Amino acid sequence: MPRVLSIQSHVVHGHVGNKSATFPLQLLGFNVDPLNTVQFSNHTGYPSFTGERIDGDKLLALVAGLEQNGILPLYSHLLTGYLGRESILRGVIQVAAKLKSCLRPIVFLMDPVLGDNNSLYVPPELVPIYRDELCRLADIITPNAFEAELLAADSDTEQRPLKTLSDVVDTLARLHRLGPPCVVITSVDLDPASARLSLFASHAPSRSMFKIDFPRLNGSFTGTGDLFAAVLIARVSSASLAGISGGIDPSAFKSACEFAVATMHHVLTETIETNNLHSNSSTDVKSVSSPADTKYRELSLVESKHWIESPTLQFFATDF
Ligand code: PLP
Ligand code: PXL
Repeated sequence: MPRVLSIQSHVVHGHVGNKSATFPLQLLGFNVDPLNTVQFSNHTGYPSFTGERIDGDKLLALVAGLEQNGILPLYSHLLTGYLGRESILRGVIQVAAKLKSCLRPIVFLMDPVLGDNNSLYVPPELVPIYRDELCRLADIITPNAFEAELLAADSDTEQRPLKTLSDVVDTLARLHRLGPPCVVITSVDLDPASARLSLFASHAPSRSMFKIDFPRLNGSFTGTGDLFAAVLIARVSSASLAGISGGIDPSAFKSACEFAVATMHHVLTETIETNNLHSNSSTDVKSVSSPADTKYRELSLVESKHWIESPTLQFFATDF
């Protein structure tokens, strides 16, 4: 039975971080041990939020408890999302190294949560730590386009633009040089006039690169990257029947990306439908802000249970 240590945010209300990852991972057959880097009332895109963050010492104290009780060797997977502060990154580096030294082979999916749409939501000092230290330990990374531009840059103050297919090829190669054998850039917009976005992925051991086009949906969503990473790690494992000791199999990786894109499309479509149905409800959180504002729309995860378990594959990988 796979068991994942998932180090991400917790929110009381809504679906980001561990609240976006735990339920899908469980549905897909994983035991999940969530370690919460923050506990906030709601995600930070709302007009306000309350709550607390832990620091690296608290994270390491929790991991020490797991170690004392012989729990660390039970993990087959490590998943990390929003970490937010330097001491937590330093703690995660120690935890990843510790898990990698256990006898059981472990898959580490590191989602480098730095920002989106050209704006950082973590302190800029974290970028070189992700680039030079965390990427080196990861088996799979899942940056969005902005995060890929930052991590592939030559210096900390630069971005390496992703505007053409040759930029994508160059960026994927640069990201591999940081360490991870599997890289997925989750959504790239090479043609703003197109109704489609593309996922680009690369598997270094087999020197294969592929893309998956999927429809651009109206509106903004929060927690999508967290959900994508959770579904990807679960699907990579269930497609790798031979186990993970020989590394991640290229066809399992490709198939997992197709499953993850299909699931995302279903969940976002369900989210739009559920919100349209309930848009007049007086108890809806939108009533405390602007009723037309979709910024506070949460992913309809529970309503999407069936789609997470059994998505219909509609968007397929093509090599390039
Ligand atoms: N929407 C769909 C349909 C996807 O497949 C993905 C990831 O592949 C995303 C959204 C995630 O986009 P982002 O990482 O920019 O949140
Ligand atoms: O989905 C990324 C994320 C993670 N954690 C917290 C957030 C967000 C996005 O807003 O607020 C606390």
